[in-house]
Amino acid sequence: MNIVIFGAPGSGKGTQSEKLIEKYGLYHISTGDLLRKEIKAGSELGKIADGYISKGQLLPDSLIIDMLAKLLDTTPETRQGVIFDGFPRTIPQAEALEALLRDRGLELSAVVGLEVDEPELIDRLLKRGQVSGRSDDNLETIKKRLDVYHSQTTPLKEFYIANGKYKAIHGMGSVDSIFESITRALDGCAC
Ligand code: B4P
Repeated sequence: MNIVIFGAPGSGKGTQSEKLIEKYGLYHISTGDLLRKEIKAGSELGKIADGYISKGQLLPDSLIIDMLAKLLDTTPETRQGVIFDGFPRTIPQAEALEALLRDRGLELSAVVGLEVDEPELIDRLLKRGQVSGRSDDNLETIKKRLDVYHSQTTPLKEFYIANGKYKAIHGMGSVDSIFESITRALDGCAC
């Protein structure tokens, strides 16, 4: 099973990914986590990523796609099935993902779309900002991230509805009740 978990910043992608990994034994690929590791390590990619993330912008598609392709090729555990968290975020990234999987004889099973109201997103991210130390969890950058999400990432919803992979999940309420809705949607699909 190869799944994309999709939603706005603060929609619970990382939170629900942790539970999905445990239940389905998937390998977790979070592009946000990978980039934050690069920043911490002070690598060349990390320096570039820092500039984009602290402004609430997306990194260029080519950098993200190269990073993903290298990871898939050097991590045999990805063969057990992957949860892609925070990727794709643009239509070119979605097209690249289809090609990356196809070239390796794999296929995307489903896209879990976490749908959460905007005031709740802002509230969650501000709360996380009190403890995360993340350069992008402040009101000004959160608003920019939401703008970027609406302009660059929401078109993906139509893309995945059109190819029949999109599973809409009401992403408000307790973490456990949302997880139950996700597993019901996944267990009920032919994936
Ligand atoms: P990400 O790390 O993906 O950041 P995110 O969208 O905030 O999601 P995250 O998984 O961390 O948060 P979650 O919703 O789980 O990306 C950061 C930046 O990296 C991007 O802005 C971009 O610059 C760059 N980047 C990453 N991927 C890229 C790509 N593919 N292309 C280009 N650039 C890329 O959780 C948020 C908070 O809500 C948590 O505190 C959690 O505890 C809380 N929460 C979760 N569920 C809840 C619930 N049900 N009720 C209450 N609170 C809840």
